[in-house]
Amino acid sequence: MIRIHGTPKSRAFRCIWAAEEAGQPYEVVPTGFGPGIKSPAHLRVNPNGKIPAMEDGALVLFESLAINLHIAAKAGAPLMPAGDDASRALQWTLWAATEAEPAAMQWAYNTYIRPPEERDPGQAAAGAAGLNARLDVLEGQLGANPWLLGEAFTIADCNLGGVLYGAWANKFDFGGHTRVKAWLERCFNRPAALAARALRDAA
Ligand SMILES: N[C@@H](CCC(=O)N[C@@H](CS)C(=O)NCC(=O)O)C(=O)O
Repeated sequence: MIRIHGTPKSRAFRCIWAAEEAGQPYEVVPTGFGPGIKSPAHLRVNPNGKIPAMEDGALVLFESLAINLHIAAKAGAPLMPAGDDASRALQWTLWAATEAEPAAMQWAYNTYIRPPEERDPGQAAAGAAGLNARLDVLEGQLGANPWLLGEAFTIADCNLGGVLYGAWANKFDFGGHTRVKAWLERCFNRPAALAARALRDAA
């Protein structure tokens, strides 16, 4: 059984969503943001002292999007497609981590994560500008397709959608990117995403 370490309010949310999409049995070890994250027991599964981490039998992984690739591979197609689409799913996963997430987090820290007195409006604006530049790329990729790689929902949607969830839930203005906005609505209203969102809201 897959064991996902991390409160659903953290990036563990993405992994819970992926496990739901994969139809894989899983349990959540609800490690929160407290001192437990640096405890020897948690460092055993994530030596970075961060959440999430995952155990699947003898396999122990950290990095939320790598965990999701593993979960999707267990399910196979369509969640983890074969052939060239597997490479495209990896491309969008790395793009999510290296292009979209830094800009989204710059905006997030300076709009809703840090206490109000520590937020920098200039940094928030820079994050929004950076994210909008990436959303221009995403808008073009989506085109007329419902999902990132075409007709089927894949782990690429789950990984990029997971990275953008905080912005979406905290009212980032996606208005200039109508296809992205509609795609995010589709993503987060899937039954698997709704199940993960319910766990997050209850945590
Ligand atoms: N790139 C990592 C980031 C993990 C991360 O920063 N997690 C946050 C929670 S969402 C955390 O553990 N923060 C606590 C800390 O940095 O001490 C991933 O995607 O898993």
